[in-house]
This record gives sequence, C-alpha cells and structure tokens, in this order.
Amino acid sequence: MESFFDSQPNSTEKENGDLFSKSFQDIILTLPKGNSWGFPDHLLQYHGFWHSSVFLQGILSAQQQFQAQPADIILCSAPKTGTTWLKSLTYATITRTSYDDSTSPLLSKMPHDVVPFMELDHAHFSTHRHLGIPVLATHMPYSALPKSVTDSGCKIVYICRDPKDSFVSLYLFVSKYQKSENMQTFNLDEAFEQFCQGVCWYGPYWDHVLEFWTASLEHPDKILFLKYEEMSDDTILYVQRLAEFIGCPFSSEEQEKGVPEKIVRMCSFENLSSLEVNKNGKHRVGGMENANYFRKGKVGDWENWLTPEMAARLDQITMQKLSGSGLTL
Ligand code: PAP
Repeated sequence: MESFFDSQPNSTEKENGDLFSKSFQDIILTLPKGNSWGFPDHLLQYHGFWHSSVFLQGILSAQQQFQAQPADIILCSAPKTGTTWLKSLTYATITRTSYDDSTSPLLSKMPHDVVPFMELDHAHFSTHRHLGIPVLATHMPYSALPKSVTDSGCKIVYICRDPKDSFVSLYLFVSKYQKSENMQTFNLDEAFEQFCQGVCWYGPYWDHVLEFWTASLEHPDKILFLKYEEMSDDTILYVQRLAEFIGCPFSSEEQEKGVPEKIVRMCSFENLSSLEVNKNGKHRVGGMENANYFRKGKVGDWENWLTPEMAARLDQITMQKLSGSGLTL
C-alpha cells in the first residue's frame, strides 16, 4: 500500500495554498491571544477554542477543501486522550485481511505516520485517497469539523479521557519536547492554571468533550463515543464494538481464531512502545521523537504528578462543566 505522504502537492494545490496563507495572516491578526505554555507563538482563540497558528491554518484549510466520502472514518480526540492507540486499533482492524500481527505497517511505522492527521495532511488525503485506507484523524472540535464530515454519512469515532490524566500527559509531552529543543520548560503549576482556564491546544478540554458527547447522543449511528479508561478495562470488547461500528465486524470464524485478541495485543502499549520505530524513530512532523507518544499508558498516573488539591480542582471543574449532560469522566 503506497503512502500518500510520499506525494508532493501539484501546482494548483500550491497556488491555492499560497492564496490561502495570505488571507489566513489577515484573520489571525484579529484573534484573541492566549498563553502558549512557554512556546514563542501565542495560542489563538477561534470560535471558542485555542489553537496554535499552524494547526488553526490546517483547520481552516480543511474546512475549505476537505471533501469527506461516506466510507471515511474520522478518528477525533482532544490531544493526549488516546489518539495513538485508537489509530493503531482502527488501522489494524480495517486492514486485518491484508496484514496480520507479523506483517502490519504498524510494526515499522508509528501510528501517526500510518493514519494521517487532518490538520496537516488533508490536501494529500483528498487528492490521493485511492492510495490509502479511508481513515483520518483530527483534534478539531466537533463544531470545527469540515461541513462535509458532518453532512456525509461518514463515521466518527471519538475518544476522551479523565482530564487529570490528559493534563499530566500533555504537560509531560510538552516539557519533554521543550527539553529536547533546549528550551526553558514550562512550570507545572502555571500549565495547570492555563489548563483549568481552558487555555491549551484545542481547549477548553471539557468543551471539546461535550461537543462530541452531545453530537453522539443526537447521532449514535454516526458517532461512537469512547473513554480511554473503559477501553483499558476491556480492550477486546471495545475493539469488537469499534469493528462493528465502522462496518467490518469480526466474523465468528475470526472470533474463534482470536483475531480481536491478536489486534489488541499488537496495539497494546507494551508491544507498540517496544518496537524499534517507536523507541528510536522520529515523527515526520517536527522531528519529535516517537517515544514521546508512548510515555506510560496507564489510567490514574495523575496521582504521581498532581497534589490532592489540584486533583480536587480539576474534578470540580469537570463536575460543573458536565453537569446535566449525563456524561462522567
Ligand atoms: P496525541 O494527542 O499526541 O496523539 P495521544 O495518543 O492522544 O497523544 O495520547 C498519548 C497518551 O496515550 C500517552 O499517555 P500517558 O502520557 O499518560 O502515558 C501515551 O502513553 C498513551 N498511549 C500511547 N499508545 C498507547 C497504547 N497503545 N495503549 C494505551 N495508551 C497509549
């Protein structure tokens, strides 16, 4: 299977891209600016959510150009909630008749390089979709998804996580990156304050989750809403649900042969994080070490990083924000 990452934009794509960048520069001048956790460029608030300018440009460009097809599967999440895991499970499930647990591209490429990211890759995905499988991921809030995603019959899978673990995971990811770039690392207390105020990439976290939760109640056939903690508890059950939802349920023969179990084992934190590509490789975007996407993969690691007061404050915000929604985190 050829990868569309190998393809270069054609001249029309490039011309459209240049025109788009000019109008984008005008838009960003008008947007509220927020704390960027020690990075030089401010986060920008657009329609209620905070974004880095690179990802915001990708969002606006995808909104203009991305054409979803009914067979597409869009994996959605706020950062650090289980995207890498969901990508690998979905990819392995969909490609299980082409590859097994000894031939899968997931053994030699990190999941982010196997399933593209809409904010960065959508133009290539749209043009070269025949070259890949129809799975794409995004951190966009529901309200920012390109209209064709919400209007077409394509399926959306959303994963969320306890905000305490998401915050810790995000903070440590950012700190590790800052260290690797010889930057001053951002202070944990300050980052916590920003997260509580909703100022983080694609935040406020709770608004992100609530938008997808509400949409999943309205369109249960179109949106599968998953929680990292429930997936950790019984991954096989959720992989079976995922397979059914995306239209490729495991046959009874596959069940007997233990195919779901094999997929779960191949995509487990222990297996993926021990692969050479994920131990020593670098991510194609920004040269980030792949190992940084595989930290601990545990539920409740926040206990090692947050004081009881910090945890209580996040729980309180979560309770307030989700109150009346029927959702608990
Ligand atoms: P992203 O937003 O940068 O794509 P994302 O994959 O959503 O990150 O989240 C990273 C978290 O998922 C990390 O959690 P931690 O910091 O608490 O450890 C990472 O370890 C965890 N993770 C990555 N792969 C797996 C996996 N196969 N199973 C379970 N958790 C995983």
